[in-house]
Amino acid sequence: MSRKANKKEQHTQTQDAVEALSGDLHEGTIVKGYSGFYYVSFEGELYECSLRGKNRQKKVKFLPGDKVLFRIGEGVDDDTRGGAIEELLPRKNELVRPPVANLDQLVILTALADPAPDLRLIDRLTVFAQWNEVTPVLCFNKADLVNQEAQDKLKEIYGPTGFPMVFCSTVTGEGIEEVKALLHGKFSVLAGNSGVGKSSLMNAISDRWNLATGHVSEKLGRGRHTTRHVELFQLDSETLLADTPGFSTLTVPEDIKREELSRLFPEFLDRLGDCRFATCMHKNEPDCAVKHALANGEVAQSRYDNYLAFLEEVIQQERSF
Ligand SMILES: Nc1nc2c(ncn2[C@@H]2O[C@H](COP(=O)(O)OP(=O)(O)OP(=O)(O)O)[C@@H](O)[C@H]2O)c(=O)[nH]1
Ligand SMILES: [Mg+2]
Ligand SMILES: [Zn+2]
Repeated sequence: MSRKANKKEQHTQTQDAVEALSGDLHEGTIVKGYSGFYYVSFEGELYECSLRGKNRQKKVKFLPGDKVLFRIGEGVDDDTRGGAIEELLPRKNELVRPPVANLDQLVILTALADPAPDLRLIDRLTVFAQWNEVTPVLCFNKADLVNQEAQDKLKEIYGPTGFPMVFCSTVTGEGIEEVKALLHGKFSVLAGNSGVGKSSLMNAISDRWNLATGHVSEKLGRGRHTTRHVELFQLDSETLLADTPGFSTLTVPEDIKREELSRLFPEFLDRLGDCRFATCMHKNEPDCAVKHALANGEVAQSRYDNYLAFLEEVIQQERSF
């Protein structure tokens, strides 16, 4: 290390020591990282925080959703409060894409029409969510465009999974309160194909977005956002939501093994012990309890077909290692 760098390091350490003396530690949540700063939400306010020296040195990577201990510092300007992040708290989970931590739910938004539901994508996302210990929530939008029959068909397919399910329309407002209730107190990511109504849904519930977050978005030029930045929005102090693109090219998780896949289909779970072979992949084996359930209409054909498609992908991935 050069003398100059050393000096700089000393200076930083002294500064840190001074900072450490002032102010209490608070537990906040990172809602966004942006050009070296992290925006920490705490009791309904947002703080523009720098990292303390030791965190910079350790090259700790902080993610939106991370819980941190921080100290409130001087104001950055008239309407921005400053702070310093002291410590990263343990994570419940961590996703690579989108890069977030401590996610509770993946809200899979699907349009009932225009575009038509993509059941393969829904099932792929439910596998992805459960593999990461995140609850999938099925949200069907544009209910104004279809009749009851179309909704009933989806209830029949997904009822047996036990996943939380809601039907809504951002045009008529139907089901929007139910969506809010599902989001309440949780950190959710919104996923779904282009045109299903992700932005419309955000807007339908946005009259209660935390103003501080809106302020930062404005300041950073939200219109110029690229998909590389994940930003969390706050419905209230405990409710976080992120609208993030980049799910459409998703493949089956790489580290998943073929015998683990069926456990990610909840309606298969109770039956797995009843297959004749303990190693049953529920494909061509005789006396398969999953195929029995399929024949009885207790497992939907589309769910079973998608299971087989993913099984094929998992086997291909196993071979390529
Ligand atoms: N009929 C009807 N149209 C809707 C509804 N919700 C959204 N739309 C329309 O669907 C189109 C797409 O909605 P967006 O909210 O932009 O969809 P998005 O998921 O954000 O799309 P991307 O940003 O491209 O990923 C718009 O023309 C909306 O007006 C709904 O509940 N009913
Ligand atoms: Mg959008
Ligand atoms: Zn079987």
